Amino acid sequence: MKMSFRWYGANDQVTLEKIRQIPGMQVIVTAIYDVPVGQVWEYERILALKKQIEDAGLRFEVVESLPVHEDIKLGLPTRDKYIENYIKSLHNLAKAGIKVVCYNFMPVFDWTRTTVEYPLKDHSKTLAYFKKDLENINVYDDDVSLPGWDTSYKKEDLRHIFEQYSHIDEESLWSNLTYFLRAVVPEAEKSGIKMAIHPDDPPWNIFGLCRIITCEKNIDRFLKIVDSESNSLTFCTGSLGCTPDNDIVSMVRKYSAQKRIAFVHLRNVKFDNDGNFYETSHLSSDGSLDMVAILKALHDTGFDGYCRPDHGRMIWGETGRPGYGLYDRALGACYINGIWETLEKEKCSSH
Ligand SMILES: [Mn+2]
Repeated sequence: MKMSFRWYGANDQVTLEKIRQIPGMQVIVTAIYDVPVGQVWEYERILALKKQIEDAGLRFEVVESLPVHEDIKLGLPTRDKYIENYIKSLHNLAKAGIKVVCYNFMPVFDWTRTTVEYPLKDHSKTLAYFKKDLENINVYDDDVSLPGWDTSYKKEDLRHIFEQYSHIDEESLWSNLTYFLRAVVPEAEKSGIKMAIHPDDPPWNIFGLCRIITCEKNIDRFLKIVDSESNSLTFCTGSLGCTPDNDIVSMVRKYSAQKRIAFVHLRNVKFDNDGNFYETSHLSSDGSLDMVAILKALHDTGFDGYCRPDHGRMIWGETGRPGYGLYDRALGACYINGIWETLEKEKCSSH
């Protein structure tokens, strides 16, 4: 398993120099953030980013994310042009040595929370989702902005895009995803890249917009669309695990054994039975997920892909991008390293 860390580029206050000092850190996960969605990532830009990362003593092998244009998710006639651009970007990334490309297929909104400053008992702050708070939001009438939302949508644009999605039910979203995968995965495969879809976060419909990468049944269906290791998962324990409906440990074991997990996001969450959750430290006893059992499932199945600590709380007075401070994610990485080392040594001593 290769340990990685998400970095938001030259403007990230969590610098490459700081990241490199986290024990066991090898790989940077990042993206080119200033290219508009749907346009090609030029080879020279990718190479410059790679050089910057390598100069800091780290490797650039995972992209998160290469975003999918809304027209592809909507199945509009313009999608072919955007798919063509997507493939060009994949070829350029492969040429620069990228191994895994994370993306998602969530309509309009990325991850959705109702607060990024939920106070825990220890006075740290974390991301949380409370169903009641979400139900009180009217996306049409209110001037709302929630964390994770693409703020580039103006109110009128948002109204328009909701109008477009009013024709998209689950089956049409599946069909648009299928169209995309059948075009893109063979190209990824040829160039040695694993496409790794990130599950929907949270894994249920938001504001009437369908979400389909949500549960074992749907992930089984997804993997069958193109049966190739280049059509893989970013298994995000926190996204799929924010509801008791998903058995995370058994899903990890199954998909890792099938060699369909290219990238793992490790994060813990505390959920209740009413659709609410908040993110916790990585420690098993702080949340609803058993980190040792998850890592053991990966270890038993010979997982050799990439993992990263996912969101962290804000601790020790740190401020910055919600979920992406240095301290709690670094603690998460160390905790994961400790569990993994134990599993490795247990394996050696049992032989
Ligand atoms: Mn994730």
